[in-house]
Amino acid sequence: MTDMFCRQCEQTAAGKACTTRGVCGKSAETANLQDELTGSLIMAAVKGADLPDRLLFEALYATLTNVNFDDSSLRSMISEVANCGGTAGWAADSVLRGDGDAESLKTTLLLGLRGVAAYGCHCLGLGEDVSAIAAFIRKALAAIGEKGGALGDLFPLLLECGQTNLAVMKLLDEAHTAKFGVPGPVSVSGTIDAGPFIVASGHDLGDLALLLEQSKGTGVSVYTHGEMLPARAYPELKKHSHLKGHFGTAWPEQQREMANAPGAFLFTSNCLMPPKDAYGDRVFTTGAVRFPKTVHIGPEKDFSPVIRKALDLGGFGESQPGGDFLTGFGHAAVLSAADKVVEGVKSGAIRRIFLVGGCDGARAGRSYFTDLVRLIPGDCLILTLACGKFRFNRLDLGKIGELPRLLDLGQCNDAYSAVKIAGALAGIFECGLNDLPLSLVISWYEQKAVAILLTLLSLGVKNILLGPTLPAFVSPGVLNSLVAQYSIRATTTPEEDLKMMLGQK
Ligand code: SF4
Ligand code: SF3
Repeated sequence: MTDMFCRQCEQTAAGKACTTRGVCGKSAETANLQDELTGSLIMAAVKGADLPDRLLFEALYATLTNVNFDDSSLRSMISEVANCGGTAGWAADSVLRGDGDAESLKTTLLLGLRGVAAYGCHCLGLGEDVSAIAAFIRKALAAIGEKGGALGDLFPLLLECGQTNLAVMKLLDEAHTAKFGVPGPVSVSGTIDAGPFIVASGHDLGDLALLLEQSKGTGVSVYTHGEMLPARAYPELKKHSHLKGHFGTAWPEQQREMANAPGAFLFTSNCLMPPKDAYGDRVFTTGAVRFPKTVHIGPEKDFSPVIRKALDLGGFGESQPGGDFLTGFGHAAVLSAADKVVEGVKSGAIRRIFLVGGCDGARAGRSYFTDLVRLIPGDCLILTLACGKFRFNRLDLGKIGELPRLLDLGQCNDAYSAVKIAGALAGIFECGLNDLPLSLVISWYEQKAVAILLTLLSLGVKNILLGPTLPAFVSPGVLNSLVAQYSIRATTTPEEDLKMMLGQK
Protein backbone atom coordinates (compact mmCIF):
# COMPACT_ATOMS: atom_id res chain seq x y z
CA MET A 1 0.00 0.00 0.00
CA THR A 2 1.38 3.38 -0.99
CA ASP A 3 0.69 6.73 0.70
CA MET A 4 -1.13 8.03 -2.36
CA PHE A 5 -1.58 7.15 -5.99
CA CYS A 6 -1.90 9.77 -8.71
CA ARG A 7 -0.93 9.51 -12.36
CA GLN A 8 -3.24 12.08 -13.87
CA CYS A 9 -0.66 14.43 -15.32
CA GLU A 10 2.32 14.24 -17.64
CA GLN A 11 4.93 14.88 -14.94
CA THR A 12 3.85 11.91 -12.81
CA ALA A 13 6.79 10.32 -10.95
CA ALA A 14 8.97 8.06 -13.12
CA GLY A 15 6.26 8.16 -15.79
CA LYS A 16 4.18 5.77 -13.66
CA ALA A 17 2.54 7.38 -10.61
CA CYS A 18 3.24 9.70 -7.68
CA THR A 19 3.07 7.45 -4.65
CA THR A 20 4.50 9.39 -1.71
CA ARG A 21 4.21 13.05 -2.71
CA GLY A 22 3.20 14.69 -5.96
CA VAL A 23 5.86 16.04 -8.28
CA CYS A 24 3.45 19.02 -8.47
CA GLY A 25 3.86 19.54 -4.71
CA LYS A 26 0.56 17.89 -3.71
CA SER A 27 0.81 16.01 -0.40
CA ALA A 28 -0.43 12.44 0.08
CA GLU A 29 -3.18 13.76 2.35
CA THR A 30 -4.41 16.19 -0.30
CA ALA A 31 -4.29 13.50 -2.99
CA ASN A 32 -6.32 11.10 -0.82
CA LEU A 33 -8.89 13.80 -0.03
CA GLN A 34 -9.22 14.47 -3.76
CA ASP A 35 -9.84 10.72 -4.32
CA GLU A 36 -12.43 10.77 -1.54
CA LEU A 37 -14.16 13.78 -3.10
CA THR A 38 -14.13 12.05 -6.50
CA GLY A 39 -15.60 8.91 -4.93
CA SER A 40 -18.40 10.82 -3.24
CA LEU A 41 -19.28 12.57 -6.53
CA ILE A 42 -19.37 9.19 -8.27
CA MET A 43 -21.59 7.68 -5.56
CA ALA A 44 -23.90 10.70 -5.77
CA ALA A 45 -24.19 10.14 -9.53
CA VAL A 46 -24.78 6.38 -9.11
CA LYS A 47 -27.58 7.09 -6.64
CA GLY A 48 -29.06 9.86 -8.80
CA ALA A 49 -28.60 12.35 -5.91
CA ASP A 50 -29.60 15.94 -6.47
CA LEU A 51 -26.20 17.59 -6.65
CA PRO A 52 -26.26 21.28 -7.69
CA ASP A 53 -24.41 21.98 -10.96
CA ARG A 54 -22.08 24.49 -9.30
CA LEU A 55 -20.95 22.00 -6.64
CA LEU A 56 -20.50 19.28 -9.26
CA PHE A 57 -18.28 21.47 -11.46
CA GLU A 58 -16.30 23.06 -8.63
CA ALA A 59 -15.63 19.74 -6.89
CA LEU A 60 -14.40 18.11 -10.10
CA TYR A 61 -12.26 21.15 -10.94
CA ALA A 62 -10.74 21.03 -7.45
CA THR A 63 -9.15 17.68 -8.33
CA LEU A 64 -7.42 18.93 -11.51
CA THR A 65 -3.62 19.32 -11.43
CA ASN A 66 -2.27 22.57 -9.94
CA VAL A 67 -5.63 23.89 -8.73
CA ASN A 68 -6.43 23.06 -5.09
CA PHE A 69 -3.81 22.26 -2.44
CA ASP A 70 -6.05 23.15 0.50
CA ASP A 71 -7.23 20.21 2.60
CA SER A 72 -9.79 22.17 4.60
CA SER A 73 -11.64 23.30 1.49
CA LEU A 74 -11.55 19.74 0.09
CA ARG A 75 -13.01 18.47 3.38
CA SER A 76 -15.82 21.00 3.26
CA MET A 77 -16.65 20.03 -0.34
CA ILE A 78 -16.75 16.35 0.73
CA SER A 79 -19.27 17.32 3.44
CA GLU A 80 -21.33 19.37 0.99
CA VAL A 81 -21.48 16.45 -1.46
CA ALA A 82 -22.39 14.11 1.45
CA ASN A 83 -25.22 16.46 2.46
CA CYS A 84 -26.58 16.12 -1.07
CA GLY A 85 -26.43 12.31 -0.94
CA GLY A 86 -22.87 11.55 -2.02
CA THR A 87 -21.57 8.79 0.23
CA ALA A 88 -18.33 6.92 0.68
CA GLY A 89 -18.19 3.45 -0.83
CA TRP A 90 -16.60 3.88 -4.24
CA ALA A 91 -13.50 1.74 -4.48
CA ALA A 92 -11.23 4.43 -5.95
CA ASP A 93 -8.28 2.04 -5.83
CA SER A 94 -9.92 -0.54 -8.05
CA VAL A 95 -10.33 1.98 -10.87
CA LEU A 96 -7.62 4.60 -10.47
CA ARG A 97 -4.86 2.10 -9.67
CA GLY A 98 -6.02 -0.65 -12.03
CA ASP A 99 -4.01 -1.69 -15.06
CA GLY A 100 -6.80 -3.26 -17.11
CA ASP A 101 -8.40 -1.72 -20.18
CA ALA A 102 -11.72 -0.98 -18.45
CA GLU A 103 -9.92 0.84 -15.60
CA SER A 104 -7.85 2.76 -18.15
CA LEU A 105 -10.97 3.85 -20.07
CA LYS A 106 -12.75 4.83 -16.85
CA THR A 107 -9.74 6.84 -15.67
CA THR A 108 -9.45 8.59 -19.05
CA LEU A 109 -13.16 9.42 -18.90
CA LEU A 110 -12.86 10.77 -15.35
CA LEU A 111 -9.89 12.96 -16.28
CA GLY A 112 -11.70 14.22 -19.39
CA LEU A 113 -14.65 15.15 -17.14
CA ARG A 114 -12.31 17.16 -14.90
CA GLY A 115 -11.24 19.18 -17.96
CA VAL A 116 -14.86 19.70 -19.04
CA ALA A 117 -15.78 20.81 -15.50
CA ALA A 118 -12.95 23.36 -15.49
CA TYR A 119 -14.35 25.07 -18.57
CA GLY A 120 -17.85 24.67 -17.11
CA CYS A 121 -16.76 26.67 -14.03
CA HIS A 122 -15.66 29.57 -16.25
CA CYS A 123 -19.01 29.39 -18.11
CA LEU A 124 -20.88 29.46 -14.78
CA GLY A 125 -18.91 32.51 -13.69
CA LEU A 126 -20.10 34.27 -16.86
CA GLY A 127 -23.72 33.36 -16.13
CA GLU A 128 -24.09 30.63 -18.78
CA ASP A 129 -26.54 27.72 -18.57
CA VAL A 130 -24.43 24.58 -18.16
CA SER A 131 -27.24 22.15 -17.39
CA ALA A 132 -26.74 20.05 -20.56
CA ILE A 133 -23.01 19.74 -19.77
CA ALA A 134 -23.82 18.77 -16.17
CA ALA A 135 -26.30 16.11 -17.34
CA PHE A 136 -23.58 14.34 -19.33
CA ILE A 137 -21.12 14.58 -16.43
CA ARG A 138 -23.65 12.90 -14.11
CA LYS A 139 -24.27 10.10 -16.64
CA ALA A 140 -20.55 9.52 -17.19
CA LEU A 141 -19.75 9.57 -13.44
CA ALA A 142 -22.46 6.96 -12.88
CA ALA A 143 -20.93 4.77 -15.61
CA ILE A 144 -17.53 5.07 -13.92
CA GLY A 145 -19.15 3.99 -10.65
CA GLU A 146 -20.71 0.85 -12.03
CA LYS A 147 -18.87 -2.41 -11.36
CA GLY A 148 -16.94 -3.79 -14.33
CA GLY A 149 -18.01 -2.00 -17.48
CA ALA A 150 -17.82 -3.40 -20.99
CA LEU A 151 -15.19 -1.78 -23.19
CA GLY A 152 -17.79 -1.46 -25.92
CA ASP A 153 -19.92 0.71 -23.60
CA LEU A 154 -17.08 2.82 -22.25
CA PHE A 155 -15.44 3.86 -25.52
CA PRO A 156 -18.53 5.69 -26.86
CA LEU A 157 -18.67 7.60 -23.55
CA LEU A 158 -15.14 8.85 -24.17
CA LEU A 159 -16.22 10.21 -27.55
CA GLU A 160 -19.34 11.72 -25.98
CA CYS A 161 -17.06 13.38 -23.41
CA GLY A 162 -15.10 14.83 -26.36
CA GLN A 163 -18.30 16.20 -27.90
CA THR A 164 -19.40 17.61 -24.53
CA ASN A 165 -16.05 19.32 -24.22
CA LEU A 166 -16.54 20.83 -27.67
CA ALA A 167 -19.94 22.10 -26.51
CA VAL A 168 -18.53 23.68 -23.34
CA MET A 169 -15.64 25.30 -25.24
CA LYS A 170 -18.19 26.71 -27.73
CA LEU A 171 -20.28 28.05 -24.86
CA LEU A 172 -17.21 29.71 -23.35
CA ASP A 173 -16.17 31.17 -26.72
CA GLU A 174 -19.64 32.66 -27.21
CA ALA A 175 -19.76 33.99 -23.63
CA HIS A 176 -16.33 35.65 -24.04
CA THR A 177 -17.34 37.24 -27.34
CA ALA A 178 -20.74 38.38 -26.05
CA LYS A 179 -19.20 40.00 -22.94
CA PHE A 180 -15.83 41.22 -24.17
CA GLY A 181 -16.22 41.61 -27.96
CA VAL A 182 -14.61 39.81 -30.89
CA PRO A 183 -10.89 39.22 -30.23
CA GLY A 184 -8.49 40.60 -32.82
CA PRO A 185 -4.72 40.45 -33.42
CA VAL A 186 -2.75 42.48 -30.89
CA SER A 187 0.85 42.93 -29.85
CA VAL A 188 1.16 42.66 -26.06
CA SER A 189 4.09 44.31 -24.32
CA GLY A 190 6.24 42.29 -21.93
CA THR A 191 7.55 45.46 -20.23
CA ILE A 192 6.56 46.04 -16.60
CA ASP A 193 6.28 49.75 -15.81
CA ALA A 194 7.49 51.37 -12.61
CA GLY A 195 4.85 51.60 -9.86
CA PRO A 196 2.36 49.29 -8.15
CA PHE A 197 1.02 46.34 -10.13
CA ILE A 198 -1.12 43.21 -10.06
CA VAL A 199 -0.46 40.12 -12.15
CA ALA A 200 -3.59 38.12 -13.08
CA SER A 201 -2.92 34.49 -13.92
CA GLY A 202 -5.12 31.64 -15.20
CA HIS A 203 -7.98 31.43 -17.68
CA ASP A 204 -10.86 33.39 -16.12
CA LEU A 205 -11.53 36.49 -18.23
CA GLY A 206 -14.59 37.28 -16.08
CA ASP A 207 -12.40 37.63 -12.98
CA LEU A 208 -9.96 39.81 -14.91
CA ALA A 209 -12.80 42.09 -16.05
CA LEU A 210 -13.93 42.56 -12.42
CA LEU A 211 -10.38 43.20 -11.27
CA LEU A 212 -9.94 45.84 -13.99
CA GLU A 213 -13.16 47.59 -12.96
CA GLN A 214 -12.24 47.57 -9.26
CA SER A 215 -8.65 48.73 -9.80
CA LYS A 216 -9.57 51.56 -12.19
CA GLY A 217 -8.21 54.91 -10.99
CA THR A 218 -6.22 53.41 -8.10
CA GLY A 219 -2.84 53.89 -9.79
CA VAL A 220 -2.31 50.14 -9.94
CA SER A 221 -1.36 48.60 -13.30
CA VAL A 222 -2.60 45.14 -14.26
CA TYR A 223 -0.62 42.57 -16.24
CA THR A 224 -1.66 39.17 -17.54
CA HIS A 225 0.29 35.96 -16.87
CA GLY A 226 0.27 32.54 -18.54
CA GLU A 227 -3.07 31.63 -20.13
CA MET A 228 -4.43 35.14 -19.50
CA LEU A 229 -2.25 36.57 -22.32
CA PRO A 230 -5.04 36.66 -24.97
CA ALA A 231 -7.18 38.91 -22.71
CA ARG A 232 -5.73 42.00 -24.38
CA ALA A 233 -7.17 40.84 -27.71
CA TYR A 234 -10.74 41.51 -26.44
CA PRO A 235 -11.98 45.11 -27.00
CA GLU A 236 -13.86 45.33 -23.68
CA LEU A 237 -10.76 44.31 -21.71
CA LYS A 238 -8.23 46.19 -23.83
CA LYS A 239 -10.17 49.45 -23.34
CA HIS A 240 -8.82 49.61 -19.77
CA SER A 241 -5.63 51.64 -20.12
CA HIS A 242 -4.24 50.18 -16.89
CA LEU A 243 -4.24 46.68 -18.46
CA LYS A 244 -0.69 47.30 -19.55
CA GLY A 245 0.80 44.07 -20.82
CA HIS A 246 2.03 40.59 -19.90
CA PHE A 247 4.22 39.45 -17.03
CA GLY A 248 6.72 36.61 -17.20
CA THR A 249 7.02 33.60 -19.42
CA ALA A 250 5.71 30.04 -19.03
CA TRP A 251 3.90 28.93 -15.84
CA PRO A 252 6.66 26.50 -14.75
CA GLU A 253 8.88 29.60 -14.32
CA GLN A 254 6.45 31.26 -11.86
CA GLN A 255 8.34 30.44 -8.66
CA ARG A 256 11.49 32.12 -9.97
CA GLU A 257 9.79 35.02 -11.75
CA MET A 258 7.30 35.90 -8.98
CA ALA A 259 9.92 35.75 -6.22
CA ASN A 260 11.72 38.63 -7.94
CA ALA A 261 8.72 40.85 -8.64
CA PRO A 262 7.26 43.28 -6.01
CA GLY A 263 3.66 42.97 -7.18
CA ALA A 264 0.46 41.17 -6.08
CA PHE A 265 -0.47 37.92 -7.88
CA LEU A 266 -4.01 36.73 -8.45
CA PHE A 267 -4.56 33.12 -9.59
CA THR A 268 -7.99 32.63 -11.18
CA SER A 269 -7.41 29.02 -12.33
CA ASN A 270 -4.62 26.51 -12.95
CA CYS A 271 -1.66 26.40 -13.08
CA LEU A 272 -0.67 27.31 -9.52
CA MET A 273 2.64 25.99 -8.20
CA PRO A 274 2.97 25.95 -4.40
CA PRO A 275 4.13 29.53 -3.69
CA LYS A 276 7.57 29.89 -2.10
CA ASP A 277 7.88 31.82 1.16
CA ALA A 278 9.70 34.58 -0.72
CA TYR A 279 6.45 35.69 -2.37
CA GLY A 280 3.63 33.61 -0.79
CA ASP A 281 2.26 36.62 1.14
CA ARG A 282 1.57 38.43 -2.13
CA VAL A 283 -0.30 35.52 -3.76
CA PHE A 284 -4.13 35.55 -3.81
CA THR A 285 -6.43 32.87 -5.18
CA THR A 286 -10.03 32.91 -6.34
CA GLY A 287 -12.55 30.50 -7.90
CA ALA A 288 -11.44 26.88 -7.78
CA VAL A 289 -7.81 27.70 -6.91
CA ARG A 290 -6.73 27.32 -3.30
CA PHE A 291 -3.55 27.10 -1.32
CA PRO A 292 -3.57 26.79 2.48
CA LYS A 293 -1.30 29.73 3.28
CA THR A 294 -2.64 32.27 0.79
CA VAL A 295 -5.63 34.61 0.94
CA HIS A 296 -8.67 33.36 -0.97
CA ILE A 297 -11.06 35.85 -2.59
CA GLY A 298 -14.58 34.41 -2.28
CA PRO A 299 -17.50 34.37 -4.71
CA GLU A 300 -18.37 38.00 -3.93
CA LYS A 301 -15.17 38.82 -5.89
CA ASP A 302 -14.04 41.74 -3.78
CA PHE A 303 -10.47 42.21 -5.00
CA SER A 304 -9.66 45.14 -2.69
CA PRO A 305 -7.13 43.08 -0.62
CA VAL A 306 -5.19 42.41 -3.84
CA ILE A 307 -5.25 46.08 -4.83
CA ARG A 308 -4.16 47.14 -1.31
CA LYS A 309 -1.28 44.64 -1.38
CA ALA A 310 -0.09 45.99 -4.74
CA LEU A 311 -0.20 49.58 -3.38
CA ASP A 312 1.68 48.57 -0.21
CA LEU A 313 4.39 46.83 -2.23
CA GLY A 314 4.81 49.79 -4.57
CA GLY A 315 6.15 47.79 -7.53
CA PHE A 316 9.43 48.29 -9.35
CA GLY A 317 11.27 51.59 -9.01
CA GLU A 318 12.14 51.50 -12.69
CA SER A 319 10.49 50.03 -15.75
CA GLN A 320 11.57 46.43 -16.50
CA PRO A 321 11.87 46.01 -20.24
CA GLY A 322 10.56 42.85 -21.96
CA GLY A 323 9.78 41.73 -25.52
CA ASP A 324 6.37 41.70 -27.17
CA PHE A 325 3.90 38.85 -27.74
CA LEU A 326 1.56 38.61 -30.73
CA THR A 327 -1.83 37.04 -29.95
CA GLY A 328 -5.55 37.33 -30.73
CA PHE A 329 -5.91 35.17 -33.85
CA GLY A 330 -9.22 33.58 -32.85
CA HIS A 331 -11.50 32.00 -35.42
CA ALA A 332 -13.01 35.35 -36.46
CA ALA A 333 -9.60 36.88 -37.20
CA VAL A 334 -8.21 33.83 -38.99
CA LEU A 335 -11.36 33.20 -41.00
CA SER A 336 -11.46 36.84 -42.10
CA ALA A 337 -8.11 36.03 -43.75
CA ALA A 338 -9.36 32.66 -45.03
CA ASP A 339 -9.16 33.76 -48.66
CA LYS A 340 -5.43 34.49 -48.20
CA VAL A 341 -4.88 31.07 -46.59
CA VAL A 342 -6.86 29.28 -49.31
CA GLU A 343 -5.08 31.21 -52.07
CA GLY A 344 -1.73 30.44 -50.43
CA VAL A 345 -2.48 26.72 -50.20
CA LYS A 346 -3.73 26.61 -53.81
CA SER A 347 -0.72 28.50 -55.18
CA GLY A 348 1.74 26.46 -53.11
CA ALA A 349 2.90 29.55 -51.13
CA ILE A 350 1.58 27.72 -48.03
CA ARG A 351 2.84 24.14 -48.16
CA ARG A 352 1.28 22.92 -44.93
CA ILE A 353 -0.39 24.16 -41.74
CA PHE A 354 0.83 22.89 -38.39
CA LEU A 355 -1.09 23.13 -35.15
CA VAL A 356 1.52 22.99 -32.39
CA GLY A 357 -0.41 23.57 -29.20
CA GLY A 358 -1.30 22.43 -25.72
CA CYS A 359 0.08 22.57 -22.24
CA ASP A 360 3.49 23.48 -20.94
CA GLY A 361 5.29 21.54 -18.23
CA ALA A 362 8.56 21.55 -16.36
CA ARG A 363 10.35 18.60 -17.94
CA ALA A 364 13.42 19.05 -20.14
CA GLY A 365 11.87 16.96 -22.99
CA ARG A 366 9.60 19.88 -23.75
CA SER A 367 12.34 21.57 -25.77
CA TYR A 368 10.97 19.24 -28.51
CA PHE A 369 8.23 21.78 -29.24
CA THR A 370 10.63 24.75 -29.55
CA ASP A 371 12.95 22.71 -31.75
CA LEU A 372 10.08 21.55 -33.95
CA VAL A 373 8.75 25.08 -34.45
CA ARG A 374 12.24 26.30 -35.35
CA LEU A 375 12.60 23.51 -37.91
CA ILE A 376 9.22 23.91 -39.64
CA PRO A 377 10.01 25.29 -43.12
CA GLY A 378 9.30 28.96 -43.93
CA ASP A 379 6.47 28.10 -46.35
CA CYS A 380 4.33 26.55 -43.57
CA LEU A 381 1.87 28.31 -41.24
CA ILE A 382 1.90 27.45 -37.55
CA LEU A 383 -1.22 27.74 -35.44
CA THR A 384 -0.81 27.59 -31.67
CA LEU A 385 -2.90 27.83 -28.50
CA ALA A 386 -2.71 27.24 -24.74
CA CYS A 387 0.33 27.75 -22.53
CA GLY A 388 2.83 25.48 -24.34
CA LYS A 389 3.34 28.35 -26.81
CA PHE A 390 5.51 30.25 -24.34
CA ARG A 391 8.31 27.94 -25.49
CA PHE A 392 8.32 29.60 -28.94
CA ASN A 393 5.98 32.60 -29.11
CA ARG A 394 8.73 35.17 -29.02
CA LEU A 395 10.65 33.64 -31.93
CA ASP A 396 10.66 35.80 -35.04
CA LEU A 397 9.23 33.37 -37.57
CA GLY A 398 8.49 35.94 -40.27
CA LYS A 399 5.46 36.10 -42.53
CA ILE A 400 3.91 34.43 -45.52
CA GLY A 401 2.62 37.34 -47.59
CA GLU A 402 0.86 39.54 -45.04
CA LEU A 403 0.16 36.73 -42.59
CA PRO A 404 2.47 36.18 -39.62
CA ARG A 405 3.69 32.56 -39.79
CA LEU A 406 2.84 31.95 -36.13
CA LEU A 407 -0.81 32.59 -35.28
CA ASP A 408 -1.75 32.40 -31.59
CA LEU A 409 -5.42 31.36 -31.37
CA GLY A 410 -5.58 31.98 -27.60
CA GLN A 411 -6.19 29.87 -24.50
CA CYS A 412 -6.50 26.06 -24.40
CA ASN A 413 -10.31 26.40 -24.59
CA ASP A 414 -9.73 28.24 -27.88
CA ALA A 415 -9.09 24.78 -29.31
CA TYR A 416 -12.68 25.53 -30.30
CA SER A 417 -11.26 28.15 -32.72
CA ALA A 418 -8.89 25.54 -34.18
CA VAL A 419 -11.81 23.16 -34.77
CA LYS A 420 -13.86 25.95 -36.35
CA ILE A 421 -11.01 27.05 -38.62
CA ALA A 422 -10.25 23.47 -39.72
CA GLY A 423 -13.97 22.84 -40.37
CA ALA A 424 -14.27 26.01 -42.46
CA LEU A 425 -11.18 25.15 -44.52
CA ALA A 426 -12.47 21.62 -45.08
CA GLY A 427 -15.74 23.17 -46.30
CA ILE A 428 -13.94 25.50 -48.72
CA PHE A 429 -11.73 22.71 -50.06
CA GLU A 430 -14.70 20.29 -50.07
CA CYS A 431 -12.76 17.61 -48.21
CA GLY A 432 -12.69 15.90 -44.83
CA LEU A 433 -10.64 17.19 -41.85
CA ASN A 434 -8.09 14.43 -42.42
CA ASP A 435 -7.62 15.47 -46.07
CA LEU A 436 -6.49 19.02 -45.21
CA PRO A 437 -2.77 19.83 -45.46
CA LEU A 438 -2.80 20.03 -41.66
CA SER A 439 -0.69 18.28 -38.99
CA LEU A 440 -1.47 18.34 -35.28
CA VAL A 441 1.24 18.13 -32.65
CA ILE A 442 -0.30 18.28 -29.17
CA SER A 443 1.64 18.79 -25.95
CA TRP A 444 -0.26 17.62 -22.91
CA TYR A 445 0.26 18.11 -19.20
CA GLU A 446 -3.03 18.23 -17.30
CA GLN A 447 -6.63 17.08 -17.72
CA LYS A 448 -7.98 19.90 -19.90
CA ALA A 449 -5.65 18.52 -22.56
CA VAL A 450 -7.24 15.09 -22.05
CA ALA A 451 -10.67 16.63 -22.72
CA ILE A 452 -9.36 18.42 -25.83
CA LEU A 453 -7.75 15.25 -27.14
CA LEU A 454 -11.09 13.45 -26.72
CA THR A 455 -12.75 16.29 -28.67
CA LEU A 456 -10.33 15.80 -31.57
CA LEU A 457 -10.89 12.04 -31.54
CA SER A 458 -14.67 12.53 -31.42
CA LEU A 459 -14.34 14.58 -34.62
CA GLY A 460 -12.49 11.68 -36.24
CA VAL A 461 -9.14 13.52 -36.44
CA LYS A 462 -6.32 11.10 -37.26
CA ASN A 463 -2.52 11.12 -37.15
CA ILE A 464 -2.22 13.32 -34.04
CA LEU A 465 1.29 13.39 -32.57
CA LEU A 466 1.11 13.48 -28.76
CA GLY A 467 3.99 14.36 -26.47
CA PRO A 468 6.30 14.75 -24.78
CA THR A 469 5.34 11.34 -23.29
CA LEU A 470 2.21 9.20 -23.44
CA PRO A 471 -0.20 9.20 -20.45
CA ALA A 472 0.60 6.65 -17.72
CA PHE A 473 -3.12 5.88 -17.32
CA VAL A 474 -3.52 4.59 -20.88
CA SER A 475 -3.19 0.78 -20.87
CA PRO A 476 -1.42 -1.05 -23.71
CA GLY A 477 -4.79 -2.40 -24.91
CA VAL A 478 -6.40 1.06 -25.05
CA LEU A 479 -3.32 2.50 -26.73
CA ASN A 480 -3.42 -0.22 -29.40
CA SER A 481 -7.02 0.53 -30.10
CA LEU A 482 -6.31 4.31 -30.37
CA VAL A 483 -3.46 3.60 -32.76
CA ALA A 484 -5.63 1.26 -34.84
CA GLN A 485 -8.59 3.64 -35.03
CA TYR A 486 -6.92 7.05 -35.08
CA SER A 487 -3.25 6.43 -35.96
CA ILE A 488 -2.35 8.53 -32.91
CA ARG A 489 1.34 8.31 -32.03
CA ALA A 490 3.94 9.58 -29.60
CA THR A 491 6.37 12.30 -30.61
CA THR A 492 9.89 11.02 -31.44
CA THR A 493 12.46 13.60 -32.55
CA PRO A 494 11.54 16.92 -34.18
CA GLU A 495 13.54 15.98 -37.30
CA GLU A 496 11.92 12.57 -37.79
CA ASP A 497 8.42 13.76 -36.99
CA LEU A 498 8.72 16.76 -39.30
CA LYS A 499 9.92 14.56 -42.17
CA MET A 500 6.98 12.24 -41.61
CA MET A 501 4.43 15.11 -41.43
CA LEU A 502 5.79 16.91 -44.50
CA GLY A 503 5.51 13.61 -46.37
CA GLN A 504 1.80 13.27 -45.57
CA LYS A 505 -0.61 14.20 -48.32
FE1 SF4 B 1 1.78 13.54 -9.57
FE2 SF4 B 1 0.62 14.97 -11.51
FE3 SF4 B 1 -0.84 13.76 -9.66
FE4 SF4 B 1 0.62 15.93 -9.04
S1 SF4 B 1 -1.16 15.82 -10.42
S2 SF4 B 1 0.42 14.05 -7.84
S3 SF4 B 1 2.45 15.53 -10.32
S4 SF4 B 1 0.45 12.77 -11.21
FE1 SF3 C 1 -1.67 25.37 -19.41
FE2 SF3 C 1 -1.78 24.74 -16.90
FE3 SF3 C 1 -2.59 22.99 -19.66
FE4 SF3 C 1 -4.80 25.97 -20.43
S1 SF3 C 1 -2.22 26.64 -17.74
S2 SF3 C 1 -3.22 24.67 -20.87
S3 SF3 C 1 -0.95 23.49 -18.41
